[in-house]
Amino acid sequence: MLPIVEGLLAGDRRSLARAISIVDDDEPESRQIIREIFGRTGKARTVGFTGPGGAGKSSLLGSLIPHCQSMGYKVAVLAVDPTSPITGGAILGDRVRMQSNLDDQRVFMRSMASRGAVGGVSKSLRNAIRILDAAGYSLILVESVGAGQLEVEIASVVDITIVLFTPHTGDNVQAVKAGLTEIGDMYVVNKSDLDGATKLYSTLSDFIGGTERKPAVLKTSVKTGRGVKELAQAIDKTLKEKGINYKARERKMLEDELRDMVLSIVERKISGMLIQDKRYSEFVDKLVKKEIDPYFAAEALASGLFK
Ligand SMILES: Nc1nc2c(ncn2[C@@H]2O[C@H](COP(=O)(O)OP(=O)(O)O)[C@@H](O)[C@H]2O)c(=O)[nH]1
Ligand SMILES: [Mg+2]
Repeated sequence: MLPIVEGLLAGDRRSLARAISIVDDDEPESRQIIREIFGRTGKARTVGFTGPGGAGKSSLLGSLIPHCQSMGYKVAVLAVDPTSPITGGAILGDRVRMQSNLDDQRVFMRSMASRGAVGGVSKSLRNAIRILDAAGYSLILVESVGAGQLEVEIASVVDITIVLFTPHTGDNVQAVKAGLTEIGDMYVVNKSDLDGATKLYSTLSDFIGGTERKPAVLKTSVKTGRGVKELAQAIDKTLKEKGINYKARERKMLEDELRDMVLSIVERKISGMLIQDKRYSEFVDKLVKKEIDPYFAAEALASGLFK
């Protein structure tokens, strides 16, 4: 067994942090780490938190964690920020906000840059979750700093997704309509201590309540603490609901992951073959001279590769 795996299984936080960096950067050692821990995974529950920057995700996580801990969860936090070249300032600030009321030794926090290509985030995240799971963390909270496709990608890797809004992040109703209604299992209006929260809450309730899945809409304020315990209870209840069939869900996730991995291996191989195929540049020459058309060229080249 790799020393780093021995370390993380024994509760060594440095090994844990290092192992997550290794899978995040997709270093060669990733494979062996995952191979060695894979049999110990599948127990942790995961919750994604998404929403506009400044909505209070980090702050809310910070005040949520003690409630989750008192329910018996061993909590870890992963912050996904592919926009940051080196995991820098923003996350450090988050860390301070989150940890202001936390016992550092009981919660593990890590930010991930996920510098990979499309699909890189889900790959890194799946493996980081596995490492934490094997290390004995039973609840993994994932904060994502991003928008659009990234949110969808993260939602496909976690058990439940919580979407945050606040009265002070621009055109909320537009944001609500711009797709985030698809991915949320729960919606939260944070900063309920501010003006406009009640209005936003009712707009959101009307809009979300009208959808088929009818996810819960809650109000929280990190500032006053109102609604935070209720949110922790709602998360716990949703995770424990018999409605979520984790075995089937895990199977579906593994199916997707395997497909992604096979496709990326095949793509790499085929790209290599194409570059070596001298007909490739010959066809490009003919295209330039308009002797053949792109459809013809692509089909002829592709069928040549599979002979
Ligand atoms: N008034 C008020 N401010 C809050 C609340 N929650 C967070 N904030 C503030 O909102 C700002 C952004 O919070 P942060 O957690 O970094 O948001 P994130 O970008 O979504 O992670 C910070 O200045 C927080 O102190 C809240 O419930 N009420
Ligand atoms: Mg944050």
